[in-house]
Amino acid sequence: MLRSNIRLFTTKLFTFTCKNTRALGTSVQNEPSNPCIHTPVPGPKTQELFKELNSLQQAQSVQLFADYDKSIGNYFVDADGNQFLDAFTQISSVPIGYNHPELLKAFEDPHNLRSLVNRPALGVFPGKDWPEKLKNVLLSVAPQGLNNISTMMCGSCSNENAYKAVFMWYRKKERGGKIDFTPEELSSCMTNQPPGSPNLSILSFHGSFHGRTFGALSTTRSKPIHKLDCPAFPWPVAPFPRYKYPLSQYQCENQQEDEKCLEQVEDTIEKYKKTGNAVAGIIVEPIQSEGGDHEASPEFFQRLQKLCKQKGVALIIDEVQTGCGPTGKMWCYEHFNLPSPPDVLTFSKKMLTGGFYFADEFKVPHAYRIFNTWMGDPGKLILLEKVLNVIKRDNLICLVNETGKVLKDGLHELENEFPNIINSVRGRGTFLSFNACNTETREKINTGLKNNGVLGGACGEISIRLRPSLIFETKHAHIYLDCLKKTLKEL
Ligand code: PSZ
Repeated sequence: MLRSNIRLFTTKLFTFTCKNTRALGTSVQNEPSNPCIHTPVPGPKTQELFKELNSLQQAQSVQLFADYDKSIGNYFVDADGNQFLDAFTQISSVPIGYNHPELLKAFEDPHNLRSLVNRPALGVFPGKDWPEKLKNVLLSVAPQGLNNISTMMCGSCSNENAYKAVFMWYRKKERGGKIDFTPEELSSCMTNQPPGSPNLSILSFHGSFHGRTFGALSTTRSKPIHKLDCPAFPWPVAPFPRYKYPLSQYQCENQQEDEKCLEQVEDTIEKYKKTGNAVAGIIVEPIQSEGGDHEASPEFFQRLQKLCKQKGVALIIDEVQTGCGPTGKMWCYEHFNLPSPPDVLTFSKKMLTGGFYFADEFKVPHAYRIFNTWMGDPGKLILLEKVLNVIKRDNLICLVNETGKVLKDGLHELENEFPNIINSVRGRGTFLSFNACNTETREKINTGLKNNGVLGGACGEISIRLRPSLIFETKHAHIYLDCLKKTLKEL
């Protein structure tokens, strides 16, 4: 199939276009043509390894042990030699498949190898090429208007540090732009008391997931098991829309749902202002992921941003899971036509390094306040540079849109064929999901998919999500759909 010549999106230095020169698809060399399962899943070797690991650490979350020498492209090979089509990709964090030749080549270059071996404390002794690397790699895909970048270690710590930047911005505003601290502030922060440790908050939404470190965990609201037994900040929560599907049939109800949620956000901001725990920032996922793949409309996000601006609250968009292309744009928020960028955008997963982009007002005036030893890893930027080049070279954002359409159409057909089992197909690009009729059936579908050779992911209470890498082609979509159909028939 040929591509039409559509300009998809522009970031600062990087323009992604659909060229009409080459057939879509990356066709990874030596990739298997089909899943191949030749033992019960999990197989005997996997069970042995599981026992061994469990004797050393809590390993109940482990699903399979991989053979990373044999895994290739869209196929994950396990320790028993079973070949799975991977539609989950390490919790959505493999951008261009396993063992991509461009990534394997990266460290053949002695300069790159030395960057990997000599891992710097980036905040104090960065390599002489670090500013150029930031410019050429991370800033080349920066959301328009967000020209500052902090690299971090993971998604949780990207959010954690974004919150700190927001609190520092908020307090600086309260001080009328002054950057000095009073003696009282300097002494009170040492006993965790205001005014040095102020009573400020970050508002997050029911069903959200923003990570597991302490600040981030206080904003995570997807499942009790993540939060139990850990002290949490007394921060506010508001409802996130829960839509009815198909969207075209429930426009009115879904608009009312937006209305109800936004009203509660506004009321909550007002309430917390009065009770002395003012909301300094709101964090939101463009599509709530762990919590069950809940979407909200562009209008919801436009009005949320407007509300933030009216109330003097920072808007943080968490693109840890949605960022780097899977929704059919580099950043999912680009689907929302916001009149201006968010204040802060956090990322990790497919970006390979954690970090956040931020507007000029969020620059912190003193050293060491947003800081840790490694603050990321230059080796990850070397890989990310290759990933971004491959995305551009192989028109992967276009591929995501094309494959996503095949997948979504196919899922709609299956929900029509099996209406008592699955429903509510939704999502953007290949970032798609559907609901099972209940949790037990959801588990059965996921297990069935695995036994039939497809790795898929669960989220929320009853949802199954697709999180393939960006090189998932239409031929892989058909394998996924055939396998899902077979699984649904077997139930
Ligand atoms: O169970 C878990 O800990 C999982 S399963 C998937 C994630 C975490 N996703 C991580 C994530 C995310 O999806 C969003 C939207 N924000 C923040 C995070 C945290 O990222 P990490 O795991 O890198 O700290």
